[in-house]
Amino acid sequence: MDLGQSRRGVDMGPSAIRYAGVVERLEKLDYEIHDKGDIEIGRPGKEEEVSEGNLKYLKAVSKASEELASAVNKVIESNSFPLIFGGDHSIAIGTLAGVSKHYKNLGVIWYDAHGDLNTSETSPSGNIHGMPLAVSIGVGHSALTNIADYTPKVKPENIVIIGARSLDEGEKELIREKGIKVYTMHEIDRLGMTKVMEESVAYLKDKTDGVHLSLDLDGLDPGDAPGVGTPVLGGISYRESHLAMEILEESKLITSAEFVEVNPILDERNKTATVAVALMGSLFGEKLL
Ligand code: EXY
Ligand code: MN
Ligand code: MN
Repeated sequence: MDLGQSRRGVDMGPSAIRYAGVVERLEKLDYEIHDKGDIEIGRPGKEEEVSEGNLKYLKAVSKASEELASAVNKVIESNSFPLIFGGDHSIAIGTLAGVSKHYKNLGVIWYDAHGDLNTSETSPSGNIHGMPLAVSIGVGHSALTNIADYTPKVKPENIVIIGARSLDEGEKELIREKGIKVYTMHEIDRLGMTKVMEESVAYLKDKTDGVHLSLDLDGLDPGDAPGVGTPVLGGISYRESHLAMEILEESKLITSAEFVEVNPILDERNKTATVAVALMGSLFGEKLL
């Protein structure tokens, strides 16, 4: 999927992640992997680009979200762990629609430079990849909030955003209004990643019955993850990200995950996909010794 933003190429993210050896890496950790392949997203014509009120490719994103929701739902029904690759971050709309009906109180860790909390009214771009978290708390166009016929998917108090450093004014307002917990880069610098992750785990542990990790590679510093469409300087380092994944693995909290925004066209020798796969290694229990 690359229709949630304006730079082509991010639809090839899943191929890049496979090429970087994700299946082999996880099989080494004794997981049985079933690669379900890609969900094919057609390419709508130029005339469909702006469908309704500042929402680019609304119909196409909505349709893709329904398909992904149903695919993710099937994975969970077969008692497997859903691990989803993007694609731009608009895919989280479908992922969360498929995941959250299996939980009374789903938690979400949103690892991202951005809040992804815009609506058609607050978005500076009209790009739906800047909106999936708002959509998931039920704020936004009904063609997005009602995927799989229910809304909201997540309660604001069950969300932790980590790595934020580029928030639009409307997003800041929504964060305050809904009381969403955010660790910006300031808190990561100040407290250190260990404390940030320990606090996040403690915050979610008792009030949730499952936690979804939505990891946008632009949460990392562009020096470590250059292959993303909306890079923001001053991000989380590669080592801090491993630490974060290791703490999540130890917590045994994570019940589904997605890795998004890998754009091989903007990348350097598949570095960003390789980083994504390495982080999945830590998330699923790889140890250095
Ligand atoms: N906040 C900006 C917008 O809504 O257009 C940029 C959003 C980028 C969203 C990405 C991938 O996390
Ligand atoms: Mn994002
Ligand atoms: Mn982002």
